[in-house]
This record gives sequence, structure tokens and C-alpha cells, in this order.
Amino acid sequence: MGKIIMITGATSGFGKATALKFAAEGYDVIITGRRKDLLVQLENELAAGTGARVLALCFDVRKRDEVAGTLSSLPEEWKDISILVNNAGLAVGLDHVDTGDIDDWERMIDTNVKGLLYVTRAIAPLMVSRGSGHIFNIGSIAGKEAYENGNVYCATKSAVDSLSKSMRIDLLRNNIRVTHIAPGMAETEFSLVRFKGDEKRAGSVYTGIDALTADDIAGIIYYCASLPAHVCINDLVVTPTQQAGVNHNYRKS
Ligand code: NDP
Ligand code: 8X3
Repeated sequence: MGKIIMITGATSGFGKATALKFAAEGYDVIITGRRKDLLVQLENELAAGTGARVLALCFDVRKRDEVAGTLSSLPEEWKDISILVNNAGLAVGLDHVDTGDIDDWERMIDTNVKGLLYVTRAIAPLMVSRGSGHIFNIGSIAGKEAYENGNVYCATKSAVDSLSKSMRIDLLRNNIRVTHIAPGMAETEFSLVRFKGDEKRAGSVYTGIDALTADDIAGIIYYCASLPAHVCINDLVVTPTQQAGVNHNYRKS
């Protein structure tokens, strides 16, 4: 039986690439997300391509009872989770604070902050009782620097940064590593979700930029997880070479 990794938001982007990477490296994987068809597709792909054991859990991280119910009834053979990747998250909308849609704000806060906490509260005790584990929190460069129209998304990712520091301290005595990863521009479904399905607007975000890929982030998570047990990378900002900060991109024409 391999080590177990649990990844939230594994139906696309970073989460899916991370599931594929760790399964290829011999881990058993718990994949989660809301889109059941995509979970089933990935479950089949993982099982066929790697021989990893796979557990697919369909739930919405915003729903506290759903998260607690699903994760408190994990089958016994899936409880020994070595790595949790708190990845599920999103940006919705890009507006000034005086015109932003409050429903968008609540979606971001509920997913990026509260959802991450609900999942952590369910899984961290399993790691504590075992005296080992590694939690990855996927923040963003947007949590390090604010940008125009980023307001609530930036704030949720600052919260992820701050929570990662607190978790590291709280779990220090339990031999649990906590790694915060703050990516810059990466081409996934992220911008499509932010612009509510507007493919043209989403695509234009990456024009002239050799953006990060989901595989880049999966490889970085694997690298951090594979370091010797006495080494913990606490905080990592990762950008495309053409991006030096949220407001500093060099686009090729
Ligand atoms: P994607 O949109 O490709 O993936 C997001 C994943 O999150 C999906 O699998 C989605 O699954 C899941 N998700 C969203 N909302 C919920 C929910 N309420 N409950 C459960 N799962 C949910 O984007 P990325 O892979 O790019 O994003 C992953 C993380 O990386 C996010 O936290 C994002 O903020 C962060 N990030 C992204 C960057 C980028 O430029 N792409 C840069 C910096 C950080 P489903 O829809 O099936 O529920
Ligand atoms: C995603 C990166 O710069 O679009 O977190 O906010 S950015």
C-alpha cells in the first residue's frame, strides 16, 4: 500500500496535475471536487495509468456539514493521510470594491478561506494522532501583493498565507510540515472561472506570457514533499520568468 495524498479541487488545473504526478510516483490518492463526471474520469485515468488506489469524494468545500460528514466517514484504510493539498479555490469577478458583486465575494471567502479551514479541521487531527503529515496550502501571489480590482480575492489569499503561518506554529509539536505555495500566472481553468465562462477574456490574460502550467506546480509540490523529513519549505512564491510581481509582466508581442 502506498502513502496517501488527499487533494481538494482535483477535477482540473493544479489539483488534477498533482493527483496524476503523485499517483505516478506510487502514492494512493484521494481526489475531491464538485464535478462528479470529471472525478470519475480522473479516477479511471489514474487507476488505468498508474495502478494507484483511488478514492473519489464529491463534495463542496463551502458546505460545512458536507465536508465534516464525508471526511468523518472515511473508510478505515484511507485514514492514514500523509499529505493534504488544500488547493480548491477560485477568483470570481474583477471589479473595483465599490462595484463588486457581493455574491462573488462570498463565494471566494467561503471557498478559499472557510472551505480550506473545514477540510483542515477534519484531516489535521488524523495527522496529529499519527505524529506526522504534510499540509500544502495553495495561496497566490495575490495574497502577497494587492492589485487593482483584486480586493477580495487578494484578501482571501492573504488569509491563506496567514493561516499557513499559524498552522505551521500550531502543528509544530506534532511533526507536521506546512508549506504555503503562492503561484503567479498559471494557465488552467482559473481565468475562465474568474470571467464566468468568457473564453476570449480568459485567454487574453496569458497573451505573450509563457505562463506556469499545472504540471509546474505539481512538480514543485512533489519536490517539497520529497525532501528529507527534517526539512520543511514554509513559503514559496513561484512565477513565470516573465512575471516579477502582480503588476510587473513582460509580454512578448
Ligand atoms: P482551476 O479552476 O483549474 O481548478 C480549481 C479547482 O478547485 C477545481 O478542481 C474545482 O473543482 C475546485 N473547486 C472550486 N470551488 C470548489 C468548491 N466549492 N468545492 C470543491 N472544489 C472546488 O484553477 P487552478 O488549478 O488554477 O486553481 C487551484 C488553486 O490555485 C486555487 O486555489 C487558485 O486560487 C490557486 N491559484 C491559481 C493561480 C492561477 O493563475 N491559475 C495562481 C495562484 C493561485 P470543481 O469545480 O469540480 O468543484
Ligand atoms: C492567481 C494569480 O495574479 O491572477 O492567483 O491573482 S492572479
